[in-house]
Amino acid sequence: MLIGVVGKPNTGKSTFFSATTLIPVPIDSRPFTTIKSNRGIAYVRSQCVCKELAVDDQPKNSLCINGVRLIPVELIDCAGLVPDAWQGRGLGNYFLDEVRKADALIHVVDAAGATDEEGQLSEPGTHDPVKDVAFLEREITMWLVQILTKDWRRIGQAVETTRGDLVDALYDKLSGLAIQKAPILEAIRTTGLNPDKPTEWSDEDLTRFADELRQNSKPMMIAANKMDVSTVEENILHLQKLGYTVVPCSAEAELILRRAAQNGLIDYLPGDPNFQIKNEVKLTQGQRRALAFVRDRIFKKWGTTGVQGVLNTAFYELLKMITVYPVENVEKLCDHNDRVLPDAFLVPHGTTAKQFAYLIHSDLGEGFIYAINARTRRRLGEDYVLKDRDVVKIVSAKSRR
Ligand SMILES: Nc1nc2c(ncn2[C@@H]2O[C@H](COP(=O)(O)OP(=O)(O)O)[C@@H](O)[C@H]2O)c(=O)[nH]1
Ligand SMILES: [Mg+2]
Repeated sequence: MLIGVVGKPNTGKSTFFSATTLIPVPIDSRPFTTIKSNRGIAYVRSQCVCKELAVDDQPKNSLCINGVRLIPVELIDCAGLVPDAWQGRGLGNYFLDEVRKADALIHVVDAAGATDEEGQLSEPGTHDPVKDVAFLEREITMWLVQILTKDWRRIGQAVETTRGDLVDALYDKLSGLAIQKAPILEAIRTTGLNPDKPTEWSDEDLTRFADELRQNSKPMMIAANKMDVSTVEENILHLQKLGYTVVPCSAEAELILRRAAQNGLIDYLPGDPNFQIKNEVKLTQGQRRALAFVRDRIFKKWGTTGVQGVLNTAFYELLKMITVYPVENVEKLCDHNDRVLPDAFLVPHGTTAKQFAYLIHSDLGEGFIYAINARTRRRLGEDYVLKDRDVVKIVSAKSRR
């Protein structure tokens, strides 16, 4: 699953991206580094099962710090969106090329209202961020309309003459856009358009369809950024009325904290409601001021910086993922190298035991016999639907080694 960080220029996307892809603890080089210039590994935070199961774990694919599991996920820092990007304006093509690959979108909005439509800096409170949401929706919808329009007649005629399936035809056409069949079907259903007569759809029908398709295939949430600025509260209330999940945050505060933690100046775990200064004397004037700012303007008022909340909301609510821990030995809760609770997998809600086996390795899936719930030692059949924080062993006729 890949999440795109989107929005107009200067809303704080790159700050958000830098903060979330920076590991706040000194760590040996594992597969946790930036992949490409604008792609990076961030972490969702969940309560690890190690404390509950009273074991010392040795994570491999993730981190566990004081009982908090940090599970790597992939983010793209998209180019800033400018009006009429869908017509190729500004970096429009780059922007849309990144949206194309994303499974969901975090829309970073300048909730302080301190940037105009095009992202030029202005006085806080002078711009209504609600407009930015409508603008981003329209750009993506128009881009989809443009793609669909290109050979709509040809597709429509082919479906009508061969009595083909419009969903299949569109799925093929949109194959590079990370769009599955379900959202296409859903968009046809909600618009009530006739899938057997696509050539009869009007331009307006096609736009309606594209708009539904966007909502179903690129689910979006709002990160109401710059919450450290005083003009933010009213705007957050307005944003909340749009029907999206809105999480207020301060990317800048999070970046300050993660840098300080990485440099060993403070103890801070992303998502924590506080931080501890390790050695007061080592701090420069500037660092002291920045940390005091975060304490007063963020923690006292909002509880956390909100940034980890944005990521967790994106994966656990928007994409409805759950965390599952595979083990090979249910007594010791370890893998074949005796590593205890080595992996935490993020999988879509609804994943069955057998599907999970396939996600680990195709051999495990093909040879699937049953799974075992490590907590209860009960056998689980192939159709068992996994629950959040399940710890399971897969018993398979085919070994993965
Ligand atoms: N007050 C405040 N400013 C922020 C915050 N996040 C980013 N900024 C500032 O907003 C400006 C644009 O940030 P940047 O991350 O480059 O935005 P991008 O163009 O969306 O990638 C910079 O001056 C940042 O320091 C925040 O949480 N609070
Ligand atoms: Mg940027």
